[in-house]
Amino acid sequence: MSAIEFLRPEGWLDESGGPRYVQLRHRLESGIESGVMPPNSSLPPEREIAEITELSRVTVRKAIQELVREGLIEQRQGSGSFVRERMSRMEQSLSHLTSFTEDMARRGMKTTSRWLERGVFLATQAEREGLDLTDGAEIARIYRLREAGGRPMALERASLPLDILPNPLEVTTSLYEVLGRNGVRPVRAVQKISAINLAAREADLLSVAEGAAGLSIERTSYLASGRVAELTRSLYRGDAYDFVAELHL
Ligand code: 16G
Repeated sequence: MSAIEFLRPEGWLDESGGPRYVQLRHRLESGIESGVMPPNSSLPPEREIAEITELSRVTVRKAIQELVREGLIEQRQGSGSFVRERMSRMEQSLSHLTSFTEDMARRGMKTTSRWLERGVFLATQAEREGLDLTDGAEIARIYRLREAGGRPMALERASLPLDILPNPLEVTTSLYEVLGRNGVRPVRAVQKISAINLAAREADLLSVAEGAAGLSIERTSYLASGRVAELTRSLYRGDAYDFVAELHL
């Protein structure tokens, strides 16, 4: 059955059934739950929904806005409304210094990366300060969209001193695996986590709506000698992750 057939008003729209936008919202919710409108499918345009249900466009818009707020539907600029893919949230421990690849492997998921930048660059001021480098220093920088089980999870930009990672092209899957092989895997890290709203470009790469909630995590990691080995900023989809810390007295 097509979405528009499913929305024919016979059988669900009822004069005495309460506010009409609420009835339409429930109908759309059941269409999403039953799979008539599967994840990533587009919703029929407002105009068509209004025609078939004989409801006003204002009523249709109100029902859709509520589903957007609930996170069931997302609006993509210029291309309409889509059923959102629902993520099962993941828990990540805040007490173990693990890599993304290891975290996902533990859940039986394969990781892939889309490379956005990978090479040797002149360090920015923030990188020089964070990595304790002098003016004019070069660094290895890798910027990637990290996917697990084919789904975008995080955007991650890592900067490392060149003597820690002389050849960034060596990193094809796991950065920590390469560092481990070269005897420079960090042993300690400090993370700062903040809530953000994802800007248009980042939201687009992560397949969420502009302004969607995200988590920004800055990790500074250290070698046993105390030297800074890595400065990484990760932007996680807010709907994908729970970070869990264990506390002891
Ligand atoms: C994690 C780390 C990141 C590290 C990466 C290495 C957080 C917030 N960040 O994503 O700092 O660079 O793992 O992963 O956990 P890889 O070895 O799979 O490339």
